[in-house]
Amino acid sequence: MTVLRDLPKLASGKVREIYEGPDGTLLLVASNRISTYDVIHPTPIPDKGSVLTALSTFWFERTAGILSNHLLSVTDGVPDEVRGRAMLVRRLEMLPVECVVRGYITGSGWKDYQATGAVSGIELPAGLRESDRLPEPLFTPSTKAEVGHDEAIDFEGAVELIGDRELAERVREVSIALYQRAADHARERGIILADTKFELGLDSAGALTLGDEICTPDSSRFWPADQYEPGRSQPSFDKQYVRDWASSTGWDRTPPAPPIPDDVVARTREKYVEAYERIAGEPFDAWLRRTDARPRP
Ligand code: Q0Z
Repeated sequence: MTVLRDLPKLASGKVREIYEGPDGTLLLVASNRISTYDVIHPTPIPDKGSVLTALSTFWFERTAGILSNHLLSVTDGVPDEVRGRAMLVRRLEMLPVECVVRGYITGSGWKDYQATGAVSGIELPAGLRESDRLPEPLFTPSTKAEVGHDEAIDFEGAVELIGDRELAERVREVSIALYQRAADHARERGIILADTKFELGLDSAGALTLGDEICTPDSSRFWPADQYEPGRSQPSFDKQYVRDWASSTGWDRTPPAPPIPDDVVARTREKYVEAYERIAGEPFDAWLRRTDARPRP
């Protein structure tokens, strides 16, 4: 558990924290914690926080032409003890919707399709199988629940929450464009980005801006392309070893989650690093050196 003694902590999620940075900025810190079935394990995955920060940084740089983003720096103003797994960002006024984009039909989208033939109010062709690629990526927003799970809404629900139809239309358009860009890139490198969730906000000048993390395994489903087979649920690129091991223990998925054995930790760390190296096309070490991250015990 990170304690950045000098900085006021503003919020903590299950696997990350936000601190107040200099001059009204925010410091987003990704931890090495991992969850399966929504429960955090007591065992950290070394370098997971750095891989997620490295991936977000890669995507922010690659998508800046679609939409500006909140990233300021991964070095200047980032305390030594979190270098590599933290970013200094501009503070935004976040929109009250989660901008989910789905390129494949899985998870709650698959449930909704089976029950109604539609997802987020969008009618889909009959006969889709679990994990099928969709005819085109869908914007399927959800509410931001303070506690518990976000609730799926249709586009009209997003218009109401955002309070401005033209802004909501732009949010939908850029969300789909961001997903398309990232999914095309990942697919060329053997990873299917099945779906993802963006958080958008308005900067101090009122400009629509991409915030939070982008297309990480924590905000998206990453599937190994070479194992893709519609008609069933897909293995997770990053968490499959933990899930398989957790299931094999007979753990009933209620808290507390069991500690993860060393070999499962090591193999899972390797998958996170592999995801970064495939997508960014550089050794993960290059990221650690670029951010001047220091090895820690
Ligand atoms: C992000 C979150 C958590 C990490 C608020 N640029 C921004 N401006 C204003 N607010 C946010 C951001 Cl990124 C913001 N979150 C989600 C929660 C750790 C990120 F505990 N919440």
